[in-house]
Order: sequence, then C-alpha cells, then structure tokens
Amino acid sequence: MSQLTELPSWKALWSHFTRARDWHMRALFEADPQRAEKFWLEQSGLRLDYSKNRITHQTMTLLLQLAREAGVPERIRAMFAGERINTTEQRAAFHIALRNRSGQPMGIDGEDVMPRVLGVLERMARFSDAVRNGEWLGYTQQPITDIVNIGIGGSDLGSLMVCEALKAHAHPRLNMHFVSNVDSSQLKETLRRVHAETTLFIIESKTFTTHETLTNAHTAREWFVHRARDPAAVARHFVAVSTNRKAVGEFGIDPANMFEFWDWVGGRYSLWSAIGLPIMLYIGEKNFLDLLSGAHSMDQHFRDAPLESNLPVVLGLLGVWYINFFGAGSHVIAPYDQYLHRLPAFIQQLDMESNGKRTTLDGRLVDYETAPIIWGETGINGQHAFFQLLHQGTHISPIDFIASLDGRGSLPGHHEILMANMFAQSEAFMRGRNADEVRAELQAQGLDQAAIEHLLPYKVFDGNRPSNTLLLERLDPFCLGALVALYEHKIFVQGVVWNINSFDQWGVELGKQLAHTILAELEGRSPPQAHDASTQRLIQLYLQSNRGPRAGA
Ligand code: G6Q
Repeated sequence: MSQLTELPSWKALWSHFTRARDWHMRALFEADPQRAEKFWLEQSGLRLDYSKNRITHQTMTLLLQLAREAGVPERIRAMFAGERINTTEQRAAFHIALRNRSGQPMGIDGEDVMPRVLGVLERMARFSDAVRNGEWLGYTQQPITDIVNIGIGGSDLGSLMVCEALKAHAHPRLNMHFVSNVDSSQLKETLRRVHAETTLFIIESKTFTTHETLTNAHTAREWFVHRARDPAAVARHFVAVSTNRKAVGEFGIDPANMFEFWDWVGGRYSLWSAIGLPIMLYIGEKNFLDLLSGAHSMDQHFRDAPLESNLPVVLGLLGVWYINFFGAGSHVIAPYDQYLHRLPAFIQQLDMESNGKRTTLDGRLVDYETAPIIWGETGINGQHAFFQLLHQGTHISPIDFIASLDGRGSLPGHHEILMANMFAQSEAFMRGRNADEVRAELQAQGLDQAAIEHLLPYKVFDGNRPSNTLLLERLDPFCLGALVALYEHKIFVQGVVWNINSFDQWGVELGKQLAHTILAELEGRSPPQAHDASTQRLIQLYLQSNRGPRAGA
C-alpha cells in the first residue's frame, strides 16, 4: 500500500466520493445561489470559474487537506529554494528563475543564477534588436525576412505555440517557420518558401545530440552553403541555442552565435530561456519581457497565496478529484481562440511528459492513476467534431474552456458568436437536457406522441460533465505568460500529490536509443539484429521497398 492511499484525507475523500458521485450539478446550483461566486478565482489577468465541477465546499476542504498531507506547501518551497527536486537527474527545476523579474537573487546550492539568466537575456535582446531593426544583414547585405527554427519537443512546441498565440504582436517583416519533423517534407516545404540571402536559422537543442534536429540542421546548412557558395556566410545565418557548447562548436556554429541555457531548465519548461529566442525575435524584447512578467506574477501567487485561493493548486486538485476518484482518464483543453490553436498540443506535452509516470519518488510503483491523456483542439472546431462524445459518450472527460474576454480586436460580430458558443457549451455540459425538457421541446415542434417517445432516449443529455472556464483579460504576452505558468504549476501540484518526479522523461530517452540500432540496419551499416518477428518483418519490407535508385536522383 502506498503512502498516498494511506493518508487520512485520501480515505476521507473516498468516503465523500460515495455520496458525491450521485450529485448532479444542476441540483448543486439550485441549492446554492452563491455557487458561481464561491468557486471563482482571479489572478494575473486570469479569471477562473470552477463552479461547474462536481464539488461542494466540503470536497474542496478535503482536497486541500490532501494537498497539505501530501506536502504540497513544502514542495513549493523546495522548488523556489532551488533544491534538486528532479531527483532522478539530480537537478533543480528552476525555470521560475528564468522569469524572475523581482530583482532578487535566486540560487541553486547558494549560487545566484540571476546574473547568468539576465546576461543571456541581454544578449538575446541585442541580437533580436539587430535582426528586427535591419542592422543584422545576411551575406548579400539584405535584412532578415524569414526565421527557421529547427528543434523538436521542448525545443519547438513552446516557441511555436507562443509565436502563434502572439502573432498579432509580430514584426511585420518577419515570417516564422518551425521545422521539427525529420520527415524531410517539412524542411523541404519550408526551404521552398524562403531565400538563403534573407533567412536566419536557429538550431535549438538542449543536448545538441537529438538526431532529428541535427539531421535537419545539417541538411539546412548544406542547402544554405550550396546557395551562398561560401561557408563563412554561415556565421550570418545560423545561430544555436543549447546547453552543449562543445557540440555546437563541432557542428560549425561559432560560440559567439550561441545562446546558452542550463541543465536545470527542462525542455518542456524552456520557452522562458534562450529557447524563447524565436519568440523574442518575432514579438520583440518588450513583449518577451511581458511574457516573463506574466509568468513571474503567477509564480509569486503560487509561492505565496494560501492553498484555497491558489489557482494552480485548485486546478491541480480538481484534476486529482476526477482522475483518482471518478476515474476520468482524459482531460480536454478547448481554447475558444484561434491564436491559441497550438495550446492543446503544448499542454499535452507539458502534462503527459511531466506526469506520465508510474514510479514514486521512493522507487515504488503507484497503485493509483497519474496523468490523464490530454487532448483538444480549438473549441469551436471541436464542437463540430468530437464534442458529441463529450456530451453523450460513455467517457467523462473534464474540459478547460479558455478564451479572452476582450473581443474588441475582433471583426464585427465574430467574438460574440465565439463566446456565446463557449458559454453555451459549458452550460450544456453542466445542465444536460432531461426527458421533460426534451418532451416539451418536441411537443412545441408539433411531433406526435409516438415520434416523441421514439426520439426521447437519443435526445436526452445527462449533463453533469465537469468543466473549468478560464478567461484571460485579453490575449497579450502578460496574460499568456500567466496562463502557461498556471498549467506548469498545476502539473507540479499533481506530481506532488502522486509523489512522482514531474521533471524527468526517461520514456523520451528510450525511444532516442532504440532508433539508433534500427537505423544502422536500415542504412546497411549493421547486419540484422535480433528483433521480434513483427519488427523483423517490417524492417525487411522497408529494405526491399527501398532497393534501387532514389526518386528524383
Ligand atoms: C522535453 C523533452 C523533449 C526534448 C526533446 C528535444 O522536456 O525532454 O521533448 O525537449 O527531445 O531535446 P533537445 O532539446 O535536447 O534536442
């Protein structure tokens, strides 16, 4: 039996659950006219309505007790103290220092990291300014018009998501491109749209050993040198972001063109570091600093606010309530904002890579569920696609609705439709539609009794499906920074409750290793290895299909 399931609050929650599972939120709203005000929090430009959850005041009291018994306050303190909370890699998880705008030191093992953090930020700002104002020229003395970011996972998704989200703040001359897939079609299509003379390549890799990234980077450099006809021109067109100075030098990028970060920054937590260089180039230093300030504001709230009014804590505990008690295996991110269309993918990595674990900090296997499957899409598109399952399917999947309140930048009439749909969905998920309501509606449409009874079972919605509504004052760098930090900390809170390390990713490492063995076989560098029959057959088929000259060769 694990420690978690032995906690008094855990047991109390189970006995509470035997009653709570039968509550309907409709009744909870009817019983308490103040419910929407009670389950409401505001912080750092964000408002959270969590009243449409299957909770009462007592549920929250027990969940907060669970957070205390699981040691959430102590673990928050340890994170902010720079302790090596990533125990399997013996590292701190100190991304909070990257956005520390307080002017105060933040240290790991007594060493203040802020001078290094601020030093890199300053170099990033100088470089971005030069590119943005046209001082940084390519090898034919033309300003940069296109930026191609080459990286994958944590060295791609964060910057991609933020650049998409803040497109409205972008420099008018700059086009951003992100290449992550080693499938050459992505790089090929990107290179077709840019010119060597005016393109800047950013090679982003924490380790600078990731095969996909290095392959794309080498191909991009060959493409470039072939056009520039001068290897020296690489210095004006290639920069690197990494923790591995030696490998960057070996690749052929001048260390003067390298922006550094540190091993205490996890890949999926790195957009605040030099990995955010594409963001700064795209939206400028001030906007990038506002993004950091938004995250910093959420950090301070997370560190200082009492648990009951602490947004990341409350969101994290609500997740635990559904995952561990209701057995909800998935969670939906539904932004009602086209600019946030990559947010579901970003949070998917953040959450599933952080908490998709089954070994506790003391090396035992868990006997409870951990991270849910995170999925989603822009909400309005989701409504016309997968929301059917959320309304009437057999799974319960809590939903986060996310939108900005300020629609004044929108074309006339659009934002109202968007928001009306979002509010309507959250209402429908909560209320559902009972048999009496369906009958009344069908009668009003003039259907006869037999037709009504036939349609009735299909048109009834149980409702009682939980959701959170997160409203940003507006989609600006500050609010976005706060939103991302909110999810980072929510995930951390859940990791603490489940007693797992949210900051390692051994599953990613295994895939990286195994592909090397098979690649050697596919390239004919190694004889066939002992694989299972299926893998063996797939390798053989691939080898047979690729005999002979390459297409286009
Ligand atoms: C993130 C993961 C993973 C990582 C990529 C790229 O937390 O560790 O997504 O970011 O595998 O790694 P590199 O930055 O080392 O190329």
